[in-house]
Amino acid sequence: SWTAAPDRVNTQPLKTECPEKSPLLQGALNLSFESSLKLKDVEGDNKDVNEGEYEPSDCMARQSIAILIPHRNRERHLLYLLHHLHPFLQRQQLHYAVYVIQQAGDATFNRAKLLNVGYLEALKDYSWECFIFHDVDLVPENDHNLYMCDKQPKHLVVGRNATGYKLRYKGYFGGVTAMTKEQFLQVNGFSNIYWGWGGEDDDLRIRVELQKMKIVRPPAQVARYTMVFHKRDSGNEINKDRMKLLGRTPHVWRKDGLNSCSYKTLSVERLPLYVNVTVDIGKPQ
Ligand code: UD2
Ligand code: MN
Repeated sequence: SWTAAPDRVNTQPLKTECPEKSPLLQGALNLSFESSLKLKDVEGDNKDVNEGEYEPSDCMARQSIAILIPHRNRERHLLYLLHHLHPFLQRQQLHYAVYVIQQAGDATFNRAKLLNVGYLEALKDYSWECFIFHDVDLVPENDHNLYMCDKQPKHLVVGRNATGYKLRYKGYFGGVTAMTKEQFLQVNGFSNIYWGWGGEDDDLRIRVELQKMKIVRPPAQVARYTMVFHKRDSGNEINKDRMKLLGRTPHVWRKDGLNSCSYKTLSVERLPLYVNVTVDIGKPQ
């Protein structure tokens, strides 16, 4: 019998999976925060990033990751983060895209709701398997801190400069966290009702614990960050209700979260280094 020869004309050679440990990792990094840095410089340094997205050319990435950054009026911090994060993620040989979720208007800030919006909007582009919820002002200091998801929700900030590189308290789940698409769906995402500073990260931890999931962390010597110095933003005052809200989480998580996140997308701009989603998330009731 006749067997057709495989037609390899005009097809790319099949990529094999990237190695378990990327050969490009450097370990502890020298971070720089130059006030002269410009967006154009960072764009020029990252020509392989296309509309915020990148994938390795010579191997098939092990995970596809959406980085979600809640943002309003922190342009300098965003620039420093993009400058460090793109090369960092490329050394980890990941397929990834960066989304900046921009809160429109000047009502009280709501980090958690912006991150819910980021999850929902990013999934319209691609079926990302892993989501990294990332403060704009935290720059990772060591590229062995892998931006990938695990079998359990992962907290990536064990330590940072301002707190002596120690875990702030047991159960602390703020700053940068990684959850798979399914893990985040299982906890119904973040709560939408934390307006202003604080509590929303503890609320997510409670949701995770209610599902009998267990937070994992990388070793302290790699899970290190520099937080760019800042004061409390206006429009993000301490949320005085946060303790009361945290007490209610076990009763309300099923109906307050991804499944009740209402918002109006004002624009989606596909810029060279990130997708900029500007959203009206309303204001406190
Ligand atoms: C801590 C947590 C943070 C969050 C917050 C309480 C760490 C390292 N981080 O951050 O994850 O739980 O407490 O809500 O523990 N933002 C803007 N514009 C604003 C206000 C906030 O872009 O006007 C964004 C930005 O991404 C920022 C994040 O929200 O990094 C958290 O706000 P923060 O940096 O003022 O709060 P911080 O450092 O106490
Ligand atoms: Mn901060």
